[in-house]
Amino acid sequence: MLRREGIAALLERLTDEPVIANLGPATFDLHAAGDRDANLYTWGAMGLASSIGLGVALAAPGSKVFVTDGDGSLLMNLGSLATVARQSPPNLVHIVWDNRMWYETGGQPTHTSTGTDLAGVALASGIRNVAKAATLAEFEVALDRAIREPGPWFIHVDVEETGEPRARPSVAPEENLLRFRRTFTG
Ligand SMILES: Cc1ncc(C[n+]2csc(CCOP(=O)(O)OP(=O)(O)O)c2C)c(N)n1
Ligand SMILES: [Mg+2]
Repeated sequence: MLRREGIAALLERLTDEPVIANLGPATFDLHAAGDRDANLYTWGAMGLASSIGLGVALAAPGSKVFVTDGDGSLLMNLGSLATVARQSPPNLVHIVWDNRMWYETGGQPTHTSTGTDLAGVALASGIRNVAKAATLAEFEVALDRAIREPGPWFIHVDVEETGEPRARPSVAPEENLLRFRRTFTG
């Protein structure tokens, strides 16, 4: 499946819930699927989407909070999974699009291409709700459970790349952050 299909399925199900996107394709595909105040595009903050999402989930306990991450980025911040497990915010849904490469910088193969199992790491870190998806239908089943049932959730998704060109978000990072904050602080 494609990341953009998964992101479209996610946005179809949301109203004003926060979505924190990894830099690169996760950000570009989220912006293309629907720019919204509750989207946070993390630009250069590689690896930090899940840490930012954890903070937002703790600060906004009344809303589900979604992180759309990349395999290469999460590999830079694996400790975040243990911290998520320790804090266990029931409202956090951490989705990882695993294309087995650092696509944004040229497609160099990541550790998942040689067997590192991110869902296994999440489970061993103590995150109780871990799902794996390789098709859009499987992803939608996992996502619907994660929306319905308390988490934290970790959803690992195998995705393919097509090489299609992607547009950058038009909103400046500073404005993005301000409007994102306003969606849950008023
Ligand atoms: C600290 C840091 N190191 C390296 C980069 C360069 N960089 C930007 S995107 C990216 C690849 C991200 O890989 P992944 O999270 O798997 O996302 P994908 O591009 O595959 O969607 C890299 C290495 C960066 N922005 N910050
Ligand atoms: Mg990747």
